[in-house]
Amino acid sequence: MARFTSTHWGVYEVLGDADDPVLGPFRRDPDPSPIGLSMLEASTRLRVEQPCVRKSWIEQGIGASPHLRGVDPFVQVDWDYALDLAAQALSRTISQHGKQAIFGGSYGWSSAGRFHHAQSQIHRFLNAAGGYVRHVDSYSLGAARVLMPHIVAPMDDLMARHTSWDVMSEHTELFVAFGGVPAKNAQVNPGGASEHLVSGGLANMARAGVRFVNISPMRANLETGKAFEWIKIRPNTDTAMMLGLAFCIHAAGRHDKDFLQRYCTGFERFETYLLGNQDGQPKDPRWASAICGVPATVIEDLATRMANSRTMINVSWAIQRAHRGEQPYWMVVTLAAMLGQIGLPGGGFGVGYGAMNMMGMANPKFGGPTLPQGQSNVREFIPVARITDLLEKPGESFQYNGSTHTYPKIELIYWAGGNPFHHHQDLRRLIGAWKKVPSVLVNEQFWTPNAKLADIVFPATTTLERDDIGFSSVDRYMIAMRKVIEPCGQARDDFDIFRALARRLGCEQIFTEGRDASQWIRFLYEDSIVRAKAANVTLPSFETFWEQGLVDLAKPGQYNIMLEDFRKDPDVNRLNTPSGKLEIFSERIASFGYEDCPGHAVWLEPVEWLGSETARRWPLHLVSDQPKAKLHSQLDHSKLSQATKLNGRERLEINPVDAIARGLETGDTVWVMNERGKCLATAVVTDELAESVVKLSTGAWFDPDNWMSVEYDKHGNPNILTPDIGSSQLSQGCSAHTCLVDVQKFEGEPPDVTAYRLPDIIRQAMVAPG
Ligand SMILES: Nc1nc2c(c(=O)[nH]1)N[C@H]1C(S)=C(S)[C@@H](COP(=O)(O)OP(=O)(O)OC[C@H]3O[C@@H](n4cnc5c(=O)[nH]c(N)nc54)[C@H](O)[C@@H]3O)O[C@H]1N2
Ligand SMILES: Nc1nc2c(c(=O)[nH]1)N[C@H]1C(S)=C(S)[C@@H](COP(=O)(O)OP(=O)(O)OC[C@H]3O[C@@H](n4cnc5c(=O)[nH]c(N)nc54)[C@H](O)[C@@H]3O)O[C@H]1N2
Ligand SMILES: [Mo]
Repeated sequence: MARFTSTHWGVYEVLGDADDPVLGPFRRDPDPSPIGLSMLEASTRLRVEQPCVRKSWIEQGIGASPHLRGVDPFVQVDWDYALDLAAQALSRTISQHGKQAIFGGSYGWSSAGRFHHAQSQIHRFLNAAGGYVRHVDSYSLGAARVLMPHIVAPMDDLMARHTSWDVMSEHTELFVAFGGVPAKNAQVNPGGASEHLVSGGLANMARAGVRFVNISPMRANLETGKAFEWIKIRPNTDTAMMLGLAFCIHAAGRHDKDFLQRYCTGFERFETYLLGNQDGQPKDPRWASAICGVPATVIEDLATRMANSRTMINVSWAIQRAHRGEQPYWMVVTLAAMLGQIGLPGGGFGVGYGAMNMMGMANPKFGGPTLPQGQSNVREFIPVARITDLLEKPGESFQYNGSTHTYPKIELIYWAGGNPFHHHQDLRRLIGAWKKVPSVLVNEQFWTPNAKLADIVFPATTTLERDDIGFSSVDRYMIAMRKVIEPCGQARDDFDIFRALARRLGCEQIFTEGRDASQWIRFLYEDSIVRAKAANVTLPSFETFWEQGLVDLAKPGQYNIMLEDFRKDPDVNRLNTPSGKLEIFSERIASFGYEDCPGHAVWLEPVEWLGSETARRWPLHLVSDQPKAKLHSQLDHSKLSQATKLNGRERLEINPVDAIARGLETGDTVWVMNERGKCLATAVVTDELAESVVKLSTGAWFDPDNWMSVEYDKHGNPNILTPDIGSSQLSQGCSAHTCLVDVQKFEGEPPDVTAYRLPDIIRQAMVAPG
């Protein structure tokens, strides 16, 4: 009987004896990720082992002294005590303030199994209890998720239909990547990444003679095994560069007029802007060069090559996680439409090859096992990255996608499966807002900053400690995830925690529908058999699946060409945009009247960038990309992640010119700072980074000097520096990649950071009063 476990970073084989298991790479995966190999070792350290309640709540009751979060010690209590208290906090909030006073947080990736998916579990529970304020969209794709359905198609459709790697090997001649194709990111896929294809796909393309150009502030993230061209660009200026390319293509008469006529709407409006007919400023290569820092001759030459080749243009997701991040995405569609190769094999555009494993795969797409989340009858919501605004500005209105909405007043936050003190921007501001909310409940596995800042912490099991099903849309294998080890301490599954709370709130039957965990796992599997059949996939019986350990979903010979159907017959296969065509000008977006996102792609200056006034004071642009050796903050305490650090801190990469100007050498402890905050990191000098650009990957657990009035972070979490502003009124997406800083050598003895610390815990068991 084969045994497997599945994670967002791949499938692992469970080897060794049942009482001494070992994880090994999945032998069917051509390029397995090392991240999971350190999962077992990390699973018992820094764990929340028993339910904990913040001391002020024990002594003074629910809602007491929220400003002491992070400072108060925790008291270990027994399960019934903690559950009774949490249920009281929930029911009191609902009866006194209504359900729109509960924020069901839980942005974050939690773990891969489809039943024990913490975010689905908590939303299902809160819906069973009557509803909650939810979030929409994601940090990953805030701007793109809102923009793209207006002008092409929803992001999920585009992601699943990216032109396959094999097709590109055969047909693409030139691959132009804005922000690379980060194979380090493609280790990961939400729900599962059982067959890693990006590195192999890139290598095959290079071997077939495809030429690659990486337009990026850093050289890395386009490893093909062969030489490639690196064009250094100032961060956040891709739209200007693409406009320069578009201008050259237009000036040479190489734009595809038939394509623009037949498949697009509104090119004329954009053309007026491109040529400067109204504002008097042609968006020519000299204009573009002054903004993006790429020489005009390089732009001209690249434009010629793009027009003469079968060209695929790719944009990384990072370039839209920025202020005015809608514009490069709208502009890449516009530029590819002008080249007229959309829907042809190997041409057109990609919106995130390499951002995750799935782009370029061609396995069948169907709705696999998914826990239904139920319906909320609370209307209020936030675009996900507006969390601090929600907490700070109750009653104030905000714009989103053409409508006006109002922030409700939040009295209780419940979070399971995410780490806002890792993922959100301007963390000092978030902490201030967080400490005004009377009640915060958290289910966590580890003592992350989010757990440290809660009033009640419930210890949750990890993937390794429970049965589940591993599945991700268009991934190759469905996996029977068998429990590998016993739960650590008193940890329980999120499902059991919510079931116990639902019982206390009188909604257990709605939450469980009478099923226990193993019945749910079987039910979700069997429920997906019908949907699989509609996609021509025959799933075996549950018993066979569980015995085999996996199902191979691949269909040999399948491939995708993005928007091929639309190209073949645009009348039958209309796009789901208002015109049914690609919208180079969108009447609908124009009708919203947003100056920060008008009716076609434009260059808009971000609030801070290297060409702005702010750069005089803070002269370096900080790129905070995704970490190579972990998924966000998950497993940051593992040996693999710790080994990537230098002196216990994250690496701050800096160009030699900028390093010399500051007297820095590799290994120096440095301050990274701006007016929002500062953190410590370890300098690494490298010429693989453009001048005036520094890189500090995300992932370090927020570890402030003190929790009462935070001044700095010790481990190198970039989000103490990043601005907390929406990318525009259209999407309100996160703007993490828009951030200016300066770097300075740390003088003296830096604070010790060899390990993360547990909070102060009073280890005297408290039992339930009744
Ligand atoms: N500066 C900057 N900031 C960024 C980004 C950036 O590029 N730059 N990127 C953004 C993006 S794209 C994203 S997606 C976010 C990432 O968002 P994060 O919220 O930081 O994601 P994770 O670290 O994956 O958080 C998952 C948490 O869930 C916990 N967990 C795992 N499994 C379970 C479970 O079964 N039950 C429970 N109860 N808990 C569980 C883990 O211990 C972990 O603390 O960060 C965003 N922030
Ligand atoms: N190992 C690992 N993989 C992951 C994740 C992880 O935490 N760890 N997280 C996953 C998640 S949730 C997401 S959303 C995706 C995110 O995927 P992306 O958003 O694509 O990833 P990033 O690593 O933030 O950035 C990719 C590259 O964009 C480039 N870049 C940054 N700013 C600019 C710019 O202004 N212009 C140009 N031209 N290039 C720029 C940089 O070269 C950077 O290396 O990654 C996923 N994959
Ligand atoms: Mo993401």
